[in-house]
Amino acid sequence: MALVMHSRKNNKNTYKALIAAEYVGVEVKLADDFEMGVANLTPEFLKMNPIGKVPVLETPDGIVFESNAIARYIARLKTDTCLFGSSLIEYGQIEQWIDFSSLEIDSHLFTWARPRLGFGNHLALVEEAAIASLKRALDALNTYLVAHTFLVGDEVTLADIIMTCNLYIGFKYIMAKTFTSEFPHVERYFWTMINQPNFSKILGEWKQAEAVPPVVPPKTNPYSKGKNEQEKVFGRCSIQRAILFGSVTTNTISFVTINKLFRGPEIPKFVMDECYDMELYEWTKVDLSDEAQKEHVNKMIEDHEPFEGEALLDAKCFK
Ligand SMILES: N[C@@H](CCC(=O)N[C@@H](CS)C(=O)NCC(=O)O)C(=O)O
Repeated sequence: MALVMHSRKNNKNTYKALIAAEYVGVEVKLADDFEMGVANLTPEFLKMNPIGKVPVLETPDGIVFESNAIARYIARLKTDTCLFGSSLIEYGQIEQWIDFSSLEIDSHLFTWARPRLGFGNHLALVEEAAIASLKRALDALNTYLVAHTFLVGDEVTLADIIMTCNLYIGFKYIMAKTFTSEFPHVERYFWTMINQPNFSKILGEWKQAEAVPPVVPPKTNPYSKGKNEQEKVFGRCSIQRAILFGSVTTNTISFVTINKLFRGPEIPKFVMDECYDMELYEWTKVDLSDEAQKEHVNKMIEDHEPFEGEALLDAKCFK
């Protein structure tokens, strides 16, 4: 049985394994008609990887998930390649750079890029911290690469494959030339790797980002269709939730009603600035001398069933 990868092809985590397979000379077949958000939610898929994420590799001997583990597995399929170096110390250093690229580069890049690609809320302070940590890592990598062509030894190893796939997302989507030119040795290293035939065969034609993309409102996560609507709504509103009273109710025909009540005379400016969707709601100042409004507010805070004459399926009240 051939090795079968369950994933979309254009996924940097899948590329790690596909590039390693080119070096090792093994065939990895992509699962037919894999549709993200559908195939990865089936019971069969969840049996292979209970978290429902891709990539997953099906081998004749069993399943491997987690992209670094899959790439390691493929790299070990042939012992006569240098993907793991040629000594114990080289092996240790390859593992060191794999961890560095995952934990010091990929995680910060991902935090920076997510809200700008429509996959998460944008929080200015979080972004600032992610960029600072990313720059610190790139600076260290840049210093190392002053005197090195490859991360370990004199040939491409698995560390270069994983580092390059992680940097690729940054170069492609968010790190424009104005950003990367601060790290000239990283740039030289990255383009050297990208132009290796085994890399370019898998990555194909693409261009470096021209600018940092603007923040876009998060799309609902296309991969978590089953997720409760309330969770999605409140996932988007964590800042608001921290300083307001509110309730979310789901009635019998599955409409979601959101009631939010801010303390104080007005909505704080930083909430308006940080929460992109604040202006999509209608905000009305409560007039406490109006008995009807007072009762409405009391109802929001005190109970959730029934509300405004509707029977509820579910309700949450945050105070
Ligand atoms: N640590 C995992 C991360 C995998 C991952 O985040 N995969 C994304 C696509 S790149 C996914 O399957 N997302 C679906 C989801 O979050 O439900 C790995 O390296 O394999």
